[in-house]
Amino acid sequence: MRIKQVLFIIALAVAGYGDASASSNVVTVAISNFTFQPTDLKVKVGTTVNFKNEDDIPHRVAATDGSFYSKALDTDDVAHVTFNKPGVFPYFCTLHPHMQGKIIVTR
Ligand SMILES: [Cu+2]
Repeated sequence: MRIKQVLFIIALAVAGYGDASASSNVVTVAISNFTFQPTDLKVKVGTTVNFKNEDDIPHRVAATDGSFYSKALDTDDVAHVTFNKPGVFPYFCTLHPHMQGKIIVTR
């Protein structure tokens, strides 16, 4: 039996240097039909991005530079990643490497 709605936290290598005053916005990237939606997402420092798998098969999100990664996400699973540092963070699905996106983090 699959356990739905399993939430988990990812330890972040990109953490650090965050402003104490940074907002705590939360934005969702839907993983749907083998794409990340939106593919390119701009957020402010301190934003948490929830990657939610809306497909019927598993996906696994990983930063190209290895700074964050998730376990295999089953349907409706969510991976939470907080971006505390400005920069561009490309990522992909390790199970389907053609699936790619990027998070652009600005102050
Ligand atoms: Cu995938």
